[in-house]
Amino acid sequence: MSQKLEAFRAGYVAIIGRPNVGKSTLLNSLVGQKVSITSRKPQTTRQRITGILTRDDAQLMFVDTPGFQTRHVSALNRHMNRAVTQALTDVDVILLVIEAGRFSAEDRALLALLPGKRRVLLVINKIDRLADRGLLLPFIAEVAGTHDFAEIVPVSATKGHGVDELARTISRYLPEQPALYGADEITESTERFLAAEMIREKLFRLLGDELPYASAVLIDKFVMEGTMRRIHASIIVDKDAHKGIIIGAQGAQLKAIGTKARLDMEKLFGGKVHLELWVKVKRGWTENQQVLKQLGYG
Ligand SMILES: Nc1nc2c(ncn2[C@@H]2O[C@H](COP(=O)(O)OP(=O)(O)OP(=O)(O)O)[C@@H](O)[C@H]2O)c(=O)[nH]1
Ligand SMILES: [Mg+2]
Repeated sequence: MSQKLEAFRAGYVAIIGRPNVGKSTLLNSLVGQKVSITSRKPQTTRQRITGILTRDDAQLMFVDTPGFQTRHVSALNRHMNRAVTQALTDVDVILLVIEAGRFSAEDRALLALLPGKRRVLLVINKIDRLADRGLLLPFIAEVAGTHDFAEIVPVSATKGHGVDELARTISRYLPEQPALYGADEITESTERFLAAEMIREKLFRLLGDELPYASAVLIDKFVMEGTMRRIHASIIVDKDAHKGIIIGAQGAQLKAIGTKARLDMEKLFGGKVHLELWVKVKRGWTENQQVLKQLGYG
């Protein structure tokens, strides 16, 4: 028996890409829990989110980032872009996520911004959406010609295809060192932050197009009562009219948001949650540094 013992590897992996390519869905699929919120609308993620995957031979600390934007310029958007560039500074490996069949000018622009020294693994996501699987190989050949990618890995984050293979591939690029987190830890985010995010996700999923971008969530109270978490949160909006839409007829919309968010929290925290929600108007909050700071976007 002369089996070579592989050393344990651990390191940080940034997940970047333009809005809506499936970065957060991929993170959740890698970690096996919803630590980062997702929606079909772009710009769902607003700040750096971590997810930890511990395997037999490696520990991968993922850093999910907001979709990098080239068009909008509010203070909130600037904060989001900063979160992307900061995430790139301390990582061992970068995952650039793109959509199968589409390598756009925005993808290329983002690629050009990446620090030259870091290894970049290209992840081609949403392969389940390709009408013809035969299109994948020519697409891989096309993108391979544009940059010296360390690896090119096709996946479907929603179906889980290729995700385990991706984790194994990334592990090979991490430095040899012991695990930095316990095997049961899945994120660096606090429960307080995760609670606010679960509520924000419902705003993205249940409301029309404009509203989620003009809203944010503030946790006013988070206390343990025995094994139950009692959480009070405010949804911050920009206009009086938005308040009415979020509350809905007889409070039905707000109730739906609260119920769905609570169920997610109970699953993630593994205990009962009592959630109370309010809606508050703060005009111009996306440009207000004080409010942005209070929300953790400062
Ligand atoms: N068909 C398909 N849809 C996917 C896949 N991965 C993600 N999606 C969908 O793509 C949409 C965007 O997913 P997110 O994970 O929120 O994307 P993101 O890149 O984190 O977006 P931002 O945070 O807004 O930049 C959601 O509707 C996902 O369900 C996939 O593998 N296949
Ligand atoms: Mg995201």
